[in-house]
Amino acid sequence: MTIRPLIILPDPLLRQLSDPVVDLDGRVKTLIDDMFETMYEAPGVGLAAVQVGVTQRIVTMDATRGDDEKQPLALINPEIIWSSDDLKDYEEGCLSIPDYHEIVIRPAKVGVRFLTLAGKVEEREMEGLAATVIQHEIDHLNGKLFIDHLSKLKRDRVLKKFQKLARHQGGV
Ligand code: GNR
Ligand code: NI
Repeated sequence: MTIRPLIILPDPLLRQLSDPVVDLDGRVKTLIDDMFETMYEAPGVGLAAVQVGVTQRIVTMDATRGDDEKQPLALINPEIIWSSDDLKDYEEGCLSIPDYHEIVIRPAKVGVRFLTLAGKVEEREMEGLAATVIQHEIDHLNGKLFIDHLSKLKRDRVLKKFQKLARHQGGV
């Protein structure tokens, strides 16, 4: 297993639409293993493949907290099949937007359909942190970031800060 480097804002890769996975081969298995290692090491509660530079529809997550037993979940081609009318606000962060947190309002519960690495279709109802995280991750697969849910003023402020940071690190 390998920790892969994280793609950070304003990398344009984060704005790309990820492609559905067609073959559940060894490369997908290795990618998922590396994503778990990268996510746990960060540490993060979720990770989309695009965040390690692979534009495929793959998500890893583990919404357990603290000393609870780990519950790693890998989702291939995940889809939200329903969302609750009741909403929940949650302070979100993103490994691709380090050290920035803001409240985002999203449906409190969602139904998710996905493929397992074994190629089995699974459906799960998610609530609490897991519901927020899977919506955040599926946004990544569609080139969307949690800052897109904020006001233009807040979003532009964050973008500007990260553009400036990138320049100072020897970018353009
Ligand atoms: O580690 C993460 N924590 C988090 C907290 C609230 C809402 C969403 C998240 S996902 C984030 C990791 C990440 O950037 N995943 O894409
Ligand atoms: Ni994120």
